[in-house]
Amino acid sequence: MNNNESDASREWAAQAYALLKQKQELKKQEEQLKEEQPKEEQLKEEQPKEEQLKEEQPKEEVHVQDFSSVKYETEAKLGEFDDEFTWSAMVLAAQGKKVNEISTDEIDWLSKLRRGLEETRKGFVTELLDKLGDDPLTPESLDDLETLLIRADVGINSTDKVINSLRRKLNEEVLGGDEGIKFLKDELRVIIDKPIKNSGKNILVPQRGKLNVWLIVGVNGVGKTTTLGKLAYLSSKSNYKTLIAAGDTFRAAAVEQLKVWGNRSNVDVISNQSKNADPAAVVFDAINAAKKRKSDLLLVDTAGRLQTKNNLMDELSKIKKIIDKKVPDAIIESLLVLDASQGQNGLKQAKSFAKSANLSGAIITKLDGTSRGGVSLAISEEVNLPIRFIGAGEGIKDLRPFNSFEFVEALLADR
Ligand SMILES: Nc1nc2c(ncn2[C@@H]2O[C@H](COP(=O)(O)OP(=O)(O)OP(=O)(O)O)[C@@H](O)[C@H]2O)c(=O)[nH]1
Ligand SMILES: [Mg+2]
Repeated sequence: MNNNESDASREWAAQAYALLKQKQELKKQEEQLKEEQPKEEQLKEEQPKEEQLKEEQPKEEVHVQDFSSVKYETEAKLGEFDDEFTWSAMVLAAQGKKVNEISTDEIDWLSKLRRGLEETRKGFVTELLDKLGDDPLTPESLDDLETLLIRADVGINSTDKVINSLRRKLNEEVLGGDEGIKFLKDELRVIIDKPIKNSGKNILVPQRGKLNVWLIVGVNGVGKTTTLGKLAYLSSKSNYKTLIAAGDTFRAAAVEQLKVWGNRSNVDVISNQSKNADPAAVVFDAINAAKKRKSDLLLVDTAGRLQTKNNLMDELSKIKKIIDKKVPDAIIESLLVLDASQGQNGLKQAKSFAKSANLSGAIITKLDGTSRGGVSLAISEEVNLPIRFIGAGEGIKDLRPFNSFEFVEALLADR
């Protein structure tokens, strides 16, 4: 971004802030008015409105939407007009959003993502920028960049790719600091986007008219159950009929933990409380329930660890067999949850799961406060898995569909 462009974007951010502030003030006034009005008058006013609404609503099926445009009941509060707001607004503007289309929820999420990746950035971008300054890139600065990328857990293959592309580019032309960063961002995006493009689906949402079953898998403690809870919320708030199967029958508290999440998003949990219940049997019951209720999405929690005689992978394939048998036309997604803070260890887990579990995507969690966010690139490049969602916090709204543009901008946010 040159100076003129960035001035224009700042102006845009200021306009967006003013609009959001105005909306918030209006909402406050409306609420105040409602409080001051006597109850009977409110009722009189509301009734005709309700009838009008009923007439206005389309008669056909409920409109289902893409998870990234989900509208939550309570919107995030508008904070200060600060650097974080400006950066988030600029990222939205760069993706073609109109000034009156942005929401405080989107700003909130992007600010969280940027804050979350701060540790990764500190050990990488900040140092890189110090080394580069505003001078043109040199072969020596590429050596520094190579070390920094590897240290940020980007992985050897991805690092080689990026450095080789930069080297080729440097042979053709002189690259200033800013241009170098821009080129680097583009290269990182190409790596992350490749498995997403190969999968033929830019974003993952349940397919209409079918039962979609998403198996949430991964080693213990990475955030499977939490992620499933956040997904249930995203999905039900996006008008998909959602159901949860408590397939982790190993850990005693797992069902209770799921029920708490189910309550928060108004999604039922199918479980079997008996000791050592068979996970495949729980899935069997859940599929029956999902068929009866015409659910769009069944989210299946699985154990990260099993009783010694049972192999985790055998258990997963048993679950898949049951689904295939009972609903042959179900769309099954096996999503591997990876804890970003585990860095290269997470990469190892992904490789071993990918070998035997027939995975279709990855979900990266705990991107808040880790210095190893770069591992997302290694997962894309070395395991060839499309990243579908990312989690940056323990709250119900702290999971969003993966957007490579936003991720790379947040990773290199200092410039
Ligand atoms: N900071 C942070 N914490 C997270 C995130 N996702 C999950 N956690 C926390 O990680 C811990 C483990 O989460 P669980 O969802 O229970 O993990 P699990 O994979 O289901 O664990 P097992 O069922 O024991 O295998 C909990 O304390 C969660 O609150 C995240 O994105 N950010
Ligand atoms: Mg769990």
